[in-house]
Amino acid sequence: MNIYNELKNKNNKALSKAITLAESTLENDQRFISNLLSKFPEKQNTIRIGVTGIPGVGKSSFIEKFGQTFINQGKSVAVLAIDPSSEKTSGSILGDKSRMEKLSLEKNAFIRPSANNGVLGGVSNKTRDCILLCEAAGYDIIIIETVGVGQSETTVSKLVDIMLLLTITGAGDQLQAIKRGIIELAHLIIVTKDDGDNQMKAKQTLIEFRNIISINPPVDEIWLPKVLKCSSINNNGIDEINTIVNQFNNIARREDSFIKKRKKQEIFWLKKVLKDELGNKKYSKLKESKKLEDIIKNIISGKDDLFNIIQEY
Ligand SMILES: Nc1nc2c(ncn2[C@@H]2O[C@H](COP(=O)(O)OP(=O)(O)OP(=O)(O)O)[C@@H](O)[C@H]2O)c(=O)[nH]1
Ligand SMILES: [Mg+2]
Repeated sequence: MNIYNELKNKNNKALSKAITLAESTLENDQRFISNLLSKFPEKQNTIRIGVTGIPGVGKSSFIEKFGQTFINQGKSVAVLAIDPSSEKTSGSILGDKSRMEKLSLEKNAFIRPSANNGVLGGVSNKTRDCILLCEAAGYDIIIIETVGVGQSETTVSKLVDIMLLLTITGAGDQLQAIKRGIIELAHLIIVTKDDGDNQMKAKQTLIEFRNIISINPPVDEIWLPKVLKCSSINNNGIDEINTIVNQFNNIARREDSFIKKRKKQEIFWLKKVLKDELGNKKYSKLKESKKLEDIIKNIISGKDDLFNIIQEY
C-alpha cells in the first residue's frame, strides 16, 4: 500500500495504518511519518476540537451526536479518543467506539481509539502527528476525546483550536475544575445529561458555572467562555453547540488569532520534542547560544529536518 497516495484518496485503512506508525516508538516509523507529513501542506481550514471531562461525564455519547451535526453540514469528521490510563487496553476505550456507533457508520467519519504509549495523560506530540495525518487524509473536523486526569487537559489545549469541557451536574465537579485550573482552558463549558430528573440540577449547575466564569480571566483574548447544557440522549442543545463552535471559528479567523495560535503550538511541540530527545543539558545549551530559534525556523520552513537536528546535536 502506498500510504501517501492512499491518504490523498482519503482511504481510512491507510489513515489507520499511518496512525499506528505515528504511535510507534521505533525511530524508523517516526521518520517515515515525519517524511510523509512533510509532503502534505498544512491545512488551515480545519477545526481541531478538544473534548474533555471526568470519566463517564458523557464525552463519547456527546461526540456521537455532535459529530453528526458537522456531517449534516457536509463536513468530514475524525475522532481520536485517547485513553489516559497506561494499563488499560480495553474497557472504556472499546466502549468509546460502540458509543459512537452511528457516527462510525458515516462515510465521512473516522473514529480511532488510541492507547497512550505510557505518556502521562495519554496525550503527546504523537497525538499531534495523528491530528496532522487526519487532516492530510482530508478530514475537516478533528475531535480529540480525552479523559480529564492529571495534565491531559493542559496538553490537549496545546493541540486544539477550541476546548470543550464537559461537566456533570451537582457540586464537586465545579470545585475540582476550579482547583485544577481547567476552567481557564475551556472555551465552552457544557453541562451534560440535561434530561429526565436531571434537568433541574442541570439548570442549577449551568447558572453556577456562569457565575464562576464571569469572574475568571477569559481563555482567549477574542473570546468570552460560554456555558451551555445538552442531552445526548434527547439530542437537545447539540445543534446550538455546533453553532457556537462555528461562531468561535469565524471570530478566531477574522481576528487572525487562529493562525497565530497554531504557529505558537507548532513551536511549542517542536521545542518539547527537541528537549525530550536531546535532554535538558544540551537543550539549554542550544537555547543559551541562541541557536535554538534558528533551528526551529529551519525545521518549520522545511530547510532542516527534526531527526537530522537530533542526530547532529
Ligand atoms: N441520561 C443521560 N445519560 C447519558 C448522556 N450521555 C451519556 N450518558 C450515559 O453516561 C454514561 C457514560 O457515557 P459516555 O459517553 O461513555 O461517557 P465518557 O465521558 O465518554 O466516558 P469515558 O470515555 O469512560 O471517560 C453512559 O452510561 C451513557 O449512556 C445523556 O445525555 N443523558
Ligand atoms: Mg468515552
